[in-house]
Amino acid sequence: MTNQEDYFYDFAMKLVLEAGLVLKISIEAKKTIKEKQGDWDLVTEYDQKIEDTIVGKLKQEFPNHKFIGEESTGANLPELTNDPTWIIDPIDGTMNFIHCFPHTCVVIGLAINKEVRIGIVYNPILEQLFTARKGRGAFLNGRPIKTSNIQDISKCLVCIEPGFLKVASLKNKMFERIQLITKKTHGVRTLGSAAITLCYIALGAVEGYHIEGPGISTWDIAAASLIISEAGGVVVDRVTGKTVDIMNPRAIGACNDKIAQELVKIIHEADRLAELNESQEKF
Ligand code: LIP
Repeated sequence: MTNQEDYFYDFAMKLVLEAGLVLKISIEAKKTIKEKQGDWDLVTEYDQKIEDTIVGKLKQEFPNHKFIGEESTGANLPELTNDPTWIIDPIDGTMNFIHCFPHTCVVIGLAINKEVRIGIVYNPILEQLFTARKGRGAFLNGRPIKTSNIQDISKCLVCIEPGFLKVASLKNKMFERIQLITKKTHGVRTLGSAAITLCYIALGAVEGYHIEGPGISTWDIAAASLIISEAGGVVVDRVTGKTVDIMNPRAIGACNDKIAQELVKIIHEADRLAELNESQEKF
């Protein structure tokens, strides 16, 4: 990491901590809640306010940099170029934020030459600050963290996102995926924040995670995928099993590649079952 990147990191850290304070103060406030794609995909005025503040300050400091943010970029994802690109989720876990469920966070990542170099995920409610810089390890509140070294899928705790059962095109597949993952692992959990869940893999608290669905995008996984890889884990594409494309996250996060590939297989099998059931229903 260059001195310049150290400066980027320090600047981003200041913004994350300031935004975290806003999130912490506002979690119990009355909020205006709007649905984006359905009642499983919500947004509040705080999402927009926090993103505007973060992007405004970054633009002022780094006028030549690019930006990808959940609220300003929306569905029209720009191409990721070699330019320094800040990737921001002002509130990841908005549903949790609305319900005062304490897994919600501010996320900032920075990609340079299409590679994530800086990742910061801050949950100010539980005072958990996850950080990573390329090649320098991953940290929780300044303490180094490592993924769990479990190699046996049946001993894994795996997180999933049942909210996507509400999406008609994914319903059957999600149902089979949840069922099969539950059968083949120690257990299943759901936290409702992609960034925090990926950081929990980095921490060694869970071994795997699968997320895919409408609205899930670069900002949900970019920063945390660096935190996982710096902690010894991986984030792979659930179709190819190769390193995930942060611009097209249909992701499996895992404590190591063996577990990631097991999860790839389970999801393939679940999807095959879902397709079989669908074709039988037609007759
Ligand atoms: C959320 C994800 C969460 C998923 C939600 C949503 P947001 O991001 O992190 O894991 O279940 O559908 O997309 O919208 O709170 O930033």
